[in-house]
Amino acid sequence: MARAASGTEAGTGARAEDGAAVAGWARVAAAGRTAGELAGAAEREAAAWLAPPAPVRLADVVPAPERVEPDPGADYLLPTDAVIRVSADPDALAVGEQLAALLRPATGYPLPVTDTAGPTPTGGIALHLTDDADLGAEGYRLDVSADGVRIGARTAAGLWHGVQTLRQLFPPSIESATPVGARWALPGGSILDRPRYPHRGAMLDVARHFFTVADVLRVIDHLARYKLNRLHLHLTDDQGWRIAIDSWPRLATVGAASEVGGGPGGYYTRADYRRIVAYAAARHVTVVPEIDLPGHTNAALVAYPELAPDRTAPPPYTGTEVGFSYVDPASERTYDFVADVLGELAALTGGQWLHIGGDEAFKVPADVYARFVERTQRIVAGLGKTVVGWHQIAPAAHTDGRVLQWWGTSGDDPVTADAVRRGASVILSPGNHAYLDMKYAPDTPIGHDWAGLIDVRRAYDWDPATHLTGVPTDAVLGVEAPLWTESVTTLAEIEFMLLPRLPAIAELGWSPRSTHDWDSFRRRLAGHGPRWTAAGIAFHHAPEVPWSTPPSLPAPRPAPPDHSATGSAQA
Ligand code: TNX
Repeated sequence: MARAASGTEAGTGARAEDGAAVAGWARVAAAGRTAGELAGAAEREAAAWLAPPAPVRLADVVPAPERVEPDPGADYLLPTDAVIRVSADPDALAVGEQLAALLRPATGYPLPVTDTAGPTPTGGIALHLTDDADLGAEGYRLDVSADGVRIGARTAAGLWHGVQTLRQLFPPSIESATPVGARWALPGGSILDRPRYPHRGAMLDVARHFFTVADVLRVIDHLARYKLNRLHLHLTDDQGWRIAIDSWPRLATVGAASEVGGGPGGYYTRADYRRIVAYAAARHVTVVPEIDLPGHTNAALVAYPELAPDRTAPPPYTGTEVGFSYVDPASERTYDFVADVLGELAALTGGQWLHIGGDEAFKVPADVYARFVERTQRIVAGLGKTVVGWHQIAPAAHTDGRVLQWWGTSGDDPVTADAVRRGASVILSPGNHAYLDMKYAPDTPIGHDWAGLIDVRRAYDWDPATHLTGVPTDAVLGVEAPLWTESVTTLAEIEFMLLPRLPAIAELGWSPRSTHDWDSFRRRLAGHGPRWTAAGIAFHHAPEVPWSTPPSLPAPRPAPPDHSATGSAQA
């Protein structure tokens, strides 16, 4: 195909279509340059003339954007001296710096960030705050032309999501941590994009197995890539208490020292937790902390036997059963504990939500349970936060804004539907579609199967808007993919369970239903394998995704002759 991508430097970026390259040449000649400069410019024009199109298509983005209008004549080649120009606003400038930090390692370009953004692209990448009401709180518009890239949004969050799209439009080797000699070409055209739902989340269980701050930060990076905006941290369970609480210090010093299988456990100090919250906030992700109550509390009872119904410390628990433990709902001390813990957590947490768990309190009678939940809901409201709970809290009385996280496996749940009629909103985490601790296939080495096997298609093929009978569309806040970690022990295992299913849930949360198409999704998803590989991210090579190595990746070098006895062939 006789089509070239673009000019090779900002300012000389003539499109090499038919007469366009000649026109570019004429512009250069007219500028009164030396013979050497003219020869150099001619060489670049010739290169542009012969250049292949950008290897990624504008429509290849995950989650699928609302509207994509490719312009194959308008590919853009990032020049070595590109500048990132940003509206003069601290949050927008922070996004500009983050974009530069994403692009510098692989390109090796300096990519300076300045705050002199003009209204039209004149080379390089421009990030603009605009007052375009259509874009909403998180939407953006992205335009790639032969002259440069422009992202417009009403908020820094919108610019951030636009940057995630832009990142996916570069060749996969943009994910490399070291310079790669690639052509950094972007496909021309425009994208207009807005999320379908305000809540797009993932949950990480750091209680069954403890994960370091560094692991959590990396998970936040994975969320942000796919435009998820909530990280729900399951901070406490029978096997361990993972957050330091000043007023109840033994929760951490005693309650954290165990995990499934008997490992050492661990906990986040207040400084650790603040670091997680700040790192997430800088990526436009809000942390939703969960203290699971009144059940799933064995670790708290080990630390403070006064909370146990029989005032006796149970042994630390390292198994995987559920439903046996609970704090005493008849003791006033329990409510001091709840108020102190939630009070400290509210002060540490920037976001609006506190998750109170509420699942599987099998030993607490239904009426006692409902009164406990109601009192805990009032404590949360008194802290100025919005309460979230697993859908088991549905029978309790309504309180302003309360949110139920539904994790059932059949779409028929009259108790949840009734709570919605009384005012609750719902986050959908159907166990048989969104539970990322389920195995992909019978031979998946880790994970559960109580909710069935969840391959990528099963994670993708459902509709949050119609999934729950009797729950109207406007009561659905969004989706969330929980990762329980009874069998997950390392970061690589977290990534193996998240990828490639997390992008499926992300697309359900972000993309308009009109874009929903399995064949399109799995083809777009396939392009992400090389990105994850370039970034050193583990993933499951799900057989239903047509993984490929795009031609833009450098061919692997032939291995040197192997003279060792064992002959490891690892790359
Ligand atoms: C159910 S889902 C649980 C968790 C387990 C999970 C394992 C929910 C609210 N409770 O305690 O870890 O199943 O899949």
